[in-house]
Amino acid sequence: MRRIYVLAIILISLLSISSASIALPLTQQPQSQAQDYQLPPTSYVSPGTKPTKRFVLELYRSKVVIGEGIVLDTFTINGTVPGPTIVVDEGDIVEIIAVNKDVVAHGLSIHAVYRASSPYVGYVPPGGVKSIIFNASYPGVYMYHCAPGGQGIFIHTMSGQYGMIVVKPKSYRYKLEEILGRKPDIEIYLIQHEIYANGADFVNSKPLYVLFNGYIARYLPGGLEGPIMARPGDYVRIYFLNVGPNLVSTFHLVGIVWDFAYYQGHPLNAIVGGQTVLAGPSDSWVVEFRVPEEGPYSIVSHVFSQPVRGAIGILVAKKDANRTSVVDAHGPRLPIPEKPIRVIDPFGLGSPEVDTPVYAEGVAYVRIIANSYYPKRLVIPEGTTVVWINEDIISLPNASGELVGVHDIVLNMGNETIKSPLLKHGMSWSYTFTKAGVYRIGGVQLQLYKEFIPIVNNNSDLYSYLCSLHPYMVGEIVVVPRTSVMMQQASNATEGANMATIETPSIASINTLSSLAIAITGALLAILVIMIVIIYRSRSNK
Ligand SMILES: [Cu+2]
Repeated sequence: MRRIYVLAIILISLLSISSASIALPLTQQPQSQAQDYQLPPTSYVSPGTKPTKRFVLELYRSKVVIGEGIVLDTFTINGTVPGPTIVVDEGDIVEIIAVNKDVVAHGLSIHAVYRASSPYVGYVPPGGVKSIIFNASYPGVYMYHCAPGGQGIFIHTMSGQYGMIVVKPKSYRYKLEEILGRKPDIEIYLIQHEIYANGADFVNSKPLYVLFNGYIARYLPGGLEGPIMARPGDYVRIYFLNVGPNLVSTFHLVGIVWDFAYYQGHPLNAIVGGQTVLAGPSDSWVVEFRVPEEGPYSIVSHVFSQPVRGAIGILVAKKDANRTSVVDAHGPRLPIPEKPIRVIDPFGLGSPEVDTPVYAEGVAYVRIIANSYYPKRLVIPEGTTVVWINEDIISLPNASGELVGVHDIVLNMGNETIKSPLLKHGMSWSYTFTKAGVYRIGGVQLQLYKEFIPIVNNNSDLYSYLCSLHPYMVGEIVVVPRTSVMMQQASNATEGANMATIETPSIASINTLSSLAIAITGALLAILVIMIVIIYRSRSNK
């Protein structure tokens, strides 16, 4: 009885200690903030609500310039990568109209929208127009991107259909604005994003470029626009969005400690001080600081593989600088050079040094991954079997086109067209190229292939193919006559004999090695037999 009494006292005292330790932080919390906080409405508006602001986003394929002489041929929004920057105020009733000016389906996912948006703009058929009206109820920095549904959401976003939407706060102010009692002198809208050459690189997170606002080193001296100009004492606010779609960024300005950083751009999510902000794909921040003195302030992702791929800029402060008061995040709109240095097409055929021809004999494999063939350019000797394997996962029933990763191969054989069945995930289809001289290669294409695979000659054939569900997916196969391959091998054998002994063991050295091995094995066997005989004799002697 006495034990129960003691136990009860211990239990009660323990409970009171734990409740006190829980209660303490609660009472110490700034109660006013929690009590003052007004939970905003969602973005839902009743049917028939009239918008106060309206934006049109046109979805179509286009060429954009992402560096000097570097052209990206891809899906865009309003013809740029990134698409337009949309800026609204908290509480605005916004209408976004999606206009599909393409031959394939597109759509929109707008992260500032706190309502079921996909029934409105999630799938816009070719030539279609759809719209969504929403209350921009939550301040912040958001991503929007193409979203036709299913597989197309990832593929179109990877290809460049994205942009930034900023909802500027009204209910609360950013802290530095409150402290300084004025609006920023400079507002920078900055998107970090990746450019991929093909679907395989996309799923393996191997971007060709990592950019700020659509252009390689856009804000470096001598770059497209040059440094962002400021004056000492300026109040700078950056709306930073890492679109990704794969890599994590650590955004940093050399020579700056943030006065405040606001996660997702909401003024209540304030962090004091700091050198970087960590942003995964679609993460965003508002960062604010004062320009301390004259001088350069580099703008980078501190994941240093990213600035070397293009995500770098600079802010330069000078006393009487002509201020860059606003930097817009949309990609530049530049004339397409007549002779580009390089063309990147994530799904079709880019420049040969981007989509390099690959030589294979016997059986050659082409993987279909993230709506592109890999390798896109293949060179084979006559008689080679090419196997296409669909590595795409999403094979939804009763879905087609942009919704699925189901593909086929429509092979243009000169006079005839050969079509594979539809391939779901993991399925393959093969074709053996035996007919020589059907569709001769020539001109620019012959030069292109010869440069990488010298065996290609004007007796070779060029075949192109595409996917009937996603006609922007394009690949090529060059078939070299068997006689040319044999002649090349014969000349290799005479001219390159010395090379062969360096790089791979020659037949002679293999023979020497194998006879040495036989001799050693034989000697070991002989020793073993002698030992067995000795043991046997010594035992029988006993
Ligand atoms: Cu799209």
